[in-house]
Amino acid sequence: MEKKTVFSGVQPSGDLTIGNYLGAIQYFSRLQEEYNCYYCVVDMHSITINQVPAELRKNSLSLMALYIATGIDPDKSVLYMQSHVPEHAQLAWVLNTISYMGQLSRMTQYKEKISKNPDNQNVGLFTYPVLMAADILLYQADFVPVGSDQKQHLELTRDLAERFNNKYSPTFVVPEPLIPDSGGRIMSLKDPSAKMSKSDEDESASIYILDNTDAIIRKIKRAVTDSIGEFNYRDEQPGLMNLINIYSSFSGLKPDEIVGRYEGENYGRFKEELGILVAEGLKPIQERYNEIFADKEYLQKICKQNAERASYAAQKTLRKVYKKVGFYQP
Ligand code: ATP
Ligand code: LTN
Repeated sequence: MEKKTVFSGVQPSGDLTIGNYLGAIQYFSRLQEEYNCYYCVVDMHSITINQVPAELRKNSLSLMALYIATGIDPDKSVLYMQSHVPEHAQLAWVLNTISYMGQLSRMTQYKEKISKNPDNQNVGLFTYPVLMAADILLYQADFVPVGSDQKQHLELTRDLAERFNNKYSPTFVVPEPLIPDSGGRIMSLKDPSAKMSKSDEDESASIYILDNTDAIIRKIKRAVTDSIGEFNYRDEQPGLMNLINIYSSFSGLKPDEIVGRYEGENYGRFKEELGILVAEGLKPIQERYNEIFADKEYLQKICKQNAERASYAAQKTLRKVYKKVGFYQP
């Protein structure tokens, strides 16, 4: 039987958080044995927010190194940068013509980003999900591992695939999201009602994958909890619930097993042990990352080779699409 295809992408828009890791990236390497996997540094998406060019360049290469450090093998999975494969933008254009203004204006991420960036309400923010749909559909992906914040974008992608298939003829695989039960939505350490986000200005609200042990322990110690002071796993204590979810993801224990461990105590020992658990969990990734990021020649080679592999698959789909919509091809 032919292997099914997996696609996912992460924006090089800053230092990656444990939200990115627990919600998405940790699964990428686990999927590569069973599936044909494409993992992309979606640099074209990231310029919908103002970026400093030199930093974007560095963050893009750093994300490549981090992908590899978390266990993605560039010989098995296709690991590349979006801007190196022009078919993404070409398919996005075609999909724009079957996307509706009403549906795009209802996207939660669009509304959030527009309100956070009043001085830069660019059209790219509006059509962002169409480019994301192009990323996925170009490779005929069956599955897309993402955090739960991307569920709505995946629904849009499915709609566009079906709309195109109905309007012309069956062309695209209709993809399904793979969203983890625990870790699908890690919240800010300072505001448990907001998603932990790498573009948060308050650095103490996020734990970054490359944070050192001291920073991790300090941030967890100061994380917002509540004044109830009882150890429970319930919606009324969202700060504690978030920390228990993080504990669960790093330890493999279920939330009620964790409650069993710390029941009857205040949060001190729990927070201390959680800090150590997270720091220990990230250490091997950090060590591998440092080695890989130092080897620029190796990274350059991976970028080039893998962009060619991605282009090969992308061109196949784009040719079909161009033919179906009626573009003359000699
Ligand atoms: P930004 O904060 O710059 O908007 P982001 O970190 O929210 O970025 P991406 O880099 O594009 O977004 O996300 C990469 C992957 O990480 C996506 O699959 C996303 O769903 C997942 N992800 C991001 N934040 C979280 C979170 N707090 N909890 C779980 N998963 C997350
Ligand atoms: N929109 C995603 C990043 C992203 C992506 C993709 C994820 C761009 N293209 C394709 C999965 C598949 C985000 O903001 N987290």
